[in-house]
Amino acid sequence: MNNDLELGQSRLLEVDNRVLVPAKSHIRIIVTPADVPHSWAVPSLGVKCDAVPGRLNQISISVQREGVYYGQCSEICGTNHAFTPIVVEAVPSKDYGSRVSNQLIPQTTGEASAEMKE
Ligand SMILES: [Cu+2]
Repeated sequence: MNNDLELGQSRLLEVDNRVLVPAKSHIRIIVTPADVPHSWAVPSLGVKCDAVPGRLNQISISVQREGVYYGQCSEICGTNHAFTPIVVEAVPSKDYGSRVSNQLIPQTTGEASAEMKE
């Protein structure tokens, strides 16, 4: 929602979990939906792939520059699904492993630990 936006973030384009990829590597992406047909599109990477329930489609990308790439679902996929945002973040290959680990296992801060003790 709008209240969740931080300074500099784009309305209707931010996601909770970005797709992390290593930069300067060939990547194969397998696309399938969990609900209805979608179309996974990131124009700045030059990719658009239909996501069809019960099917696996694949696309290949090679992101040459580190950075953040925005896209949206480009299928009319249903009520409350319109403009589903997609964010792909290309990170240096040397940082990729630690970034994925941090995304899968969020690090707790000292503050959070203190709150839990109370
Ligand atoms: Cu969609």
